[in-house]
Amino acid sequence: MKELRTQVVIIGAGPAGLLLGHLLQREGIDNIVLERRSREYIEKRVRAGVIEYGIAKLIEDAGAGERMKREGLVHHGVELRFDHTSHRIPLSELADGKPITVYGQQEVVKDLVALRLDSGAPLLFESEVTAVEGLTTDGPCVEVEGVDGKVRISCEFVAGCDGTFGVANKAIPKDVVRRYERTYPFSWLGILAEAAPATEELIYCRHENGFALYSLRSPTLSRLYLGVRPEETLDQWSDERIWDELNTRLATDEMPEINQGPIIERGITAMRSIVVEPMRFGRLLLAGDAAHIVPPTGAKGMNLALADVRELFHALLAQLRSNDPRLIDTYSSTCLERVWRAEEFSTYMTQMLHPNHEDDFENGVQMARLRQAINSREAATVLARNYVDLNSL
Ligand code: FAS
Ligand code: PHB
Repeated sequence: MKELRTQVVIIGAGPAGLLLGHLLQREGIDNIVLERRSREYIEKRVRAGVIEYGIAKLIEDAGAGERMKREGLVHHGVELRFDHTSHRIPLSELADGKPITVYGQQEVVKDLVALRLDSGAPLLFESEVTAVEGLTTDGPCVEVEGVDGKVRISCEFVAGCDGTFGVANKAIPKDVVRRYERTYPFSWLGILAEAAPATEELIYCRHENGFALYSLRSPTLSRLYLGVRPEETLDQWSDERIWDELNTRLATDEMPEINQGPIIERGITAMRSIVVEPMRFGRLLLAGDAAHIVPPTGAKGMNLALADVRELFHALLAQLRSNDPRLIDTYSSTCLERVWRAEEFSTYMTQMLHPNHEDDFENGVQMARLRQAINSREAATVLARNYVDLNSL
């Protein structure tokens, strides 16, 4: 078997793994990014769309934000829509003037892949990590099934950026790892459509039929979601049924119909919350979805992942450059405090915007929460600060 050596092995080329690899490489810390999928696959995967103020700054400071600044949409508010009426939350006004940036996750991935390949640093596609060993020694290693066969890579640290179904979080012994999980009684059907958005800002909508979200990617690309039953599949949702249901849920007197167009991407995503503790075991450190999942109602998924990377980068730099283990020793507790805050906000947004078809008491409580968010400046301020910049709070 071929043998390689580096300082940090990074499992996964999602936003977390790619940003970490780039930040370490810029500081001269050798690392190898391993991705089981192809470049084309990861650059086509449509996922998150909202970038928090502090995370947009992190991407820019990393030198990966040029196209995001040029093409990203800067927004200063969102709408909460219920009872067929819209209520604007003036995000920037309530959050020290800070905006959000609407820019697709796959665009962030493309920008980071391009930077990585330009740097010449190793980013190995179609290379699946099949084993992680020696985590409690000072010489951990990973086994990789790549296009050229098996490779064994020894290193000083392993960064598990391989998502919730990867190998990294499974490498933490069962008597050490704690997994907290909640699955919601609905999923999100998401579409990307070649249709000019009929709204300038995102609309989060609670309708008696279910949740709807009107987002966008550009002046000609709309991104829309419907809350559906968890057992539903794409073949039960024709284009006509999707547009009819979106119109039903989002319609107001001012906007009786939304703009339609060819649907170029569609998918159904289960709604779940997961937290894996601890986020560090020996020489393994987890970042991003490998350690946590949030329901996307709060637009926190990618933002949380990149906030972990900001912490992990500084911890690895201190250890590998100055032999100072303090940030690595506190990495898990520092991240988990922010992770649970993001879980709380995502739960608040999810419960408030998805009607509960089995519990009218819950619906009463959630409607009260919604009305407080639009009538109380204090409640709206908490929502705005969490939505715009939770990872900097
Ligand atoms: P990622 O999952 O992005 O990346 C992990 C990478 O590791 C993947 O490329 C995978 O192929 C690779 N990998 C896994 N196992 C490996 C192995 N053994 N060896 C090598 N590579 C391996 N968040 C939002 O905020 N808004 C949304 O609308 C939203 N929609 C989503 C829709 C879907 C279908 C999913 C799954 C997630 C969505 N998210 C959303 C959350 C999403 O944006 C994540 O938070 C974000 O991708 C996290 O980034 P990473 O931690 O880098 O993990
Ligand atoms: C998106 O544009 O894909 C998006 C926006 C806000 C969310 C989730 C997804 O809460």
